[in-house]
Amino acid sequence: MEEILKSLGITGKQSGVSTGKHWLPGGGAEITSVSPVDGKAIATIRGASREDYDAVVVTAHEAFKTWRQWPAPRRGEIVRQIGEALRKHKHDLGRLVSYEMGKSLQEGFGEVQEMIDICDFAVGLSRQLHGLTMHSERPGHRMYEQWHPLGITGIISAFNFPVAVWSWNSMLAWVCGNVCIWKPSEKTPVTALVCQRIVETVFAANEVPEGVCNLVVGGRETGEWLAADPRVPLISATGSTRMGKEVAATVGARLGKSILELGGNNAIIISEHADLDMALIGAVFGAVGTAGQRCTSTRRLIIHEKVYDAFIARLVKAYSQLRIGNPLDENNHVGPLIDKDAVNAYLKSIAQISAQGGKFLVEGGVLEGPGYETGCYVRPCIAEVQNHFAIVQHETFAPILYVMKYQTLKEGIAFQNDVPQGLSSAIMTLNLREAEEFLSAAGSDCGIANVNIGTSGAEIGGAFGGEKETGGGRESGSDAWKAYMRRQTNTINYSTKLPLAQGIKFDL
Ligand code: UN1
Repeated sequence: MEEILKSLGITGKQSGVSTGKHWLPGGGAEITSVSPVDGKAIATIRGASREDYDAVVVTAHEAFKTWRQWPAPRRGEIVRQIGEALRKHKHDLGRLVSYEMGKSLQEGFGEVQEMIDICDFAVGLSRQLHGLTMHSERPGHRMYEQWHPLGITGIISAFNFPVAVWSWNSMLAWVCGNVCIWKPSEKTPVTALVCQRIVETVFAANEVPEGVCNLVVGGRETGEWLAADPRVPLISATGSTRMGKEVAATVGARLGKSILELGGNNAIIISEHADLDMALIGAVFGAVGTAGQRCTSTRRLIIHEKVYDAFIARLVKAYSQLRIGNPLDENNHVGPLIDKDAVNAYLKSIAQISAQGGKFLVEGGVLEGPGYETGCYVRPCIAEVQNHFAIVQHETFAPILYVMKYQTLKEGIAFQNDVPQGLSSAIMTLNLREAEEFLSAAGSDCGIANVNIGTSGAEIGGAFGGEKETGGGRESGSDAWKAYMRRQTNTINYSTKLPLAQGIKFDL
């Protein structure tokens, strides 16, 4: 751990404000990153003051004027090199992600792998920023569309995927010709500093202008500066629905664009026709992986009454085998929650589940004793509930799994959809009719709908995001890149006349 920090010059107190070439003083509040794994301070970062922030925006704006004129495949070549650098750092960075955020080492490596994958994706994309060609209604005319970069992309990322979500946004934004200002979560600023240093090295070797890759560590206020800033045409924000509503209102008030990736309340329907072995792995990984702190974590299991008792028995047994502890130890399945606030939110939800009539099949609780000194390690729990309970309608970012019974698929789908959020969903079934019904217009209302796969662990090649209170944004694969660009329709007249559209006559 110390090695990567030392090799990238991150020791002691650090500025958290960079233009990609220069580190600004960092005159804002100091943030000390504390690992939930062992409670040790990793580093203290000086956040951005308003002056720092303004200086960054000015530099970014200048850089955009140059960067937008680099051919997209050349920008792609830079992103290719970032991917190479990340391959070299996969081990170190993956460990640091695990240590600073608390996810298992395997998941830390997986997160860096997602970064590498999106780099590869973005390189290909840099030669495929295609527009359409249309047929003009007028003779001697040609009509087509082009995609141009927007300018500064503000990226507000969350602690749970401290580096991957930034990379989905920034790699796409860069090949599209935008410059980026990244405000990472104040809970995971050290991994952000490391990413910034890695990118800076690649940018320096390629003479990328200062201001293409900017970092502004800071608290809520820094995010508000970005959201309110008319110099920042696009804000991509990942986090809670509460945060997203504020960002959307601020950005919307100035008619800026936003990509929002907010809360989920993801369910797996386990049909009477499911392969229960597969369903078990999907459900347990989805619910306890990253200690239930993924947007795509499985929060609800909607189980057919015919297989309910048998499946619950297996589920409870599987939970009894979970090893909770230091995530850097690969024998453990579940690491800590991010901090004490998260533990309190978990405990509060548990109290509400009981108060609202839920019945615990596996009890929760905070672990104590050797190895659990940080107070952030909690027991994944399972509660039998009714879908309409207020607490079930709410996303708690912790390993709490709700189970409920259904009789007809129609009813199962209704339960799945009957929550305010709409990110990820799944059905476990070997029955083609059921699978297709679940995927139809009358089926799942989520941005992600899977068959015989759990709700978490989406690949980067698809568009990632969801509906309703999840915010409607799409990031990562497919044609999500279009949200980072502006579309321009071009009509060219190569005739000797000026015919007007719609056949209008206008003679002078
Ligand atoms: C998130 O939790 O914000 O699908 C992102 C997954 C990961 C990304 C989750 N690829 O679980």
